[in-house]
Amino acid sequence: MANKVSIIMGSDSDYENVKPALTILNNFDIEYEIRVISAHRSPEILVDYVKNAKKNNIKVIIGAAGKAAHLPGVIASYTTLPVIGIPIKSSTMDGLDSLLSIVQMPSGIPVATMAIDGSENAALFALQIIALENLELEKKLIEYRKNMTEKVIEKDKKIQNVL
Ligand code: RP5
Repeated sequence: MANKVSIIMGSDSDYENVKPALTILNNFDIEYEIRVISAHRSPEILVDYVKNAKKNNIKVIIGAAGKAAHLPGVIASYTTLPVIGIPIKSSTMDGLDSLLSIVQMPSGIPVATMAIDGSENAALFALQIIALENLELEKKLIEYRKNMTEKVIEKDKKIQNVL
């Protein structure tokens, strides 16, 4: 069975902001599960899912949530798998509430917190963790970075022509 990434969203309203993560995982051909499970509204389902994650071959869990975003912290409290948090911009506070809720974990239970709506980086970070034991994936990540560098060089050349 292939190693998988799990993405848990607090609500289906988070989906649009999470989509860039799915694009990355699809592009790198890595299997994932995506679920809507709320830390507040369906806590028992969450605990059950997280407790079984390891035996279901999940290697990393991404938790995406907005407002008082306890989801990634609660996920992390039930597993030793690495947990990545995406603070979702879903309220009148522009996501700052979500960011602080996720990033300010008390000592003992870490959550690797991304930027507000930082779904792409969440997926890339998950891939980097899986790549620790997957040489082919590591090579793809190196290639991905090379492409980024080439794009910057191209942009630099273009701007020289404008000036
Ligand atoms: C959080 O509350 C969710 O992650 C979402 O970002 C926010 C709003 O949820 P809905 O009211 O749209 O279901 O739990």
